[in-house]
Amino acid sequence: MDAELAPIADKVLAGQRLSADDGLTLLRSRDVWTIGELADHVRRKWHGTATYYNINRHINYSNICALSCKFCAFYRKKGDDGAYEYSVDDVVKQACEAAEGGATEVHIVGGLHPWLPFDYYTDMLRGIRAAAPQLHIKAFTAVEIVHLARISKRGGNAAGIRSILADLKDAGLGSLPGGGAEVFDDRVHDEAFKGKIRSDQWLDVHKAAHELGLMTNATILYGHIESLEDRVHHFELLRQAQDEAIERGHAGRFQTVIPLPFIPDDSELEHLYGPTGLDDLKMLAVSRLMLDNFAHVKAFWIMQTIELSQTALHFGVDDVDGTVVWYDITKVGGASTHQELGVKELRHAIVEAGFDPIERDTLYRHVERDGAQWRAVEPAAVGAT
Ligand code: V47
Repeated sequence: MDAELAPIADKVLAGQRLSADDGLTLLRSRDVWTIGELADHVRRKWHGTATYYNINRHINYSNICALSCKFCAFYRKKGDDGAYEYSVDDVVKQACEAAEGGATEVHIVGGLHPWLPFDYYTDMLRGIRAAAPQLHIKAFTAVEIVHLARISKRGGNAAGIRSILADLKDAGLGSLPGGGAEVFDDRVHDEAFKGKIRSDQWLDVHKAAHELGLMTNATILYGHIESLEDRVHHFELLRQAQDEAIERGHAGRFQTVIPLPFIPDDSELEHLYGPTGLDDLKMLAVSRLMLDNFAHVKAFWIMQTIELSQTALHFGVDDVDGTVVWYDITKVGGASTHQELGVKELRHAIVEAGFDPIERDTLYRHVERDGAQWRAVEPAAVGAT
């Protein structure tokens, strides 16, 4: 065992909060086994052997984006080869197909489209809610929310953000995904995603959502030009924002952290290696250890691959996202936009790793289903008639 990890292990076993220095020591250590064991200890305290997945569909409504982030291979400019935007009807149709196939959630995000009006987004939500009322709509990153505040001339300030979120919630928005956070650091921001909102605005959007009673997620995009100190700082800001939501008694809060490994292919940063599998495992484990007030750590199998996500269940992960079906933002190993895993494969991977697969809805209520029909039950009521 790496001797430097001994005092950290003592803290973890005693249930004490880790410091930024502890986070850095963990990320610098090559003792991935001890780090994994500690994260597994915490994960089992939260969830035992339960491992969550959901039946969902990711919908990327447009890849046209006003920004040009260097890590992103998804965005196009209007008129570029491959640029697309779905109509509201297209999106509603895809959501209906998902619901008919038994999905409990649609995850909808897109580029910062320069011309689509605010009504496009509210019509999309209202259309889905009318056509598939049971489907949970998790949509729009904090970056899109600020964009919508600007295009609807409400400004990117707190009042504008709050009023946009209230309107979207009224139209059917169920929760916010964790995207767009990247790395909370100004140097990295200016070098890799200049023009995007900074950390304070990303956090302000999530805080406003929590106040309005919306659950949200958080991501960190690692393995590009950020330092290990930047990663730890990101964890600290997330942990602090979650403390605030809890202390203030907001009905909304962060549910899940999703560490996203940078996939270099076809991006402006293609010359970089991106993180290795060992870095992936360490990041997932350190997320579990640092974010002691987040209930869930998700491995997004689309990016981490299902093989590594399965291994990650022993490194603090308790969630593997879902069936996904179509995904356009990243394509590992030359995958096409159609990226789907069946429930059987997801469950098999979880069982093989020694854990218990549990289908969840977006709010982590257990799902009982009969084919495409389903109902959500609070965990305590599972199996009860
Ligand atoms: O915001 C973009 C990232 C995010 C690349 O909330 C890249 O449940 C790696 O946020 N390599 C979108 N990552 C994905 C996302 C997400 C995924 C699954 C579940 C949830 C959730 C959220 O993907 C973007 C950006 O941070 N991204 N390009 C890339 N080349």
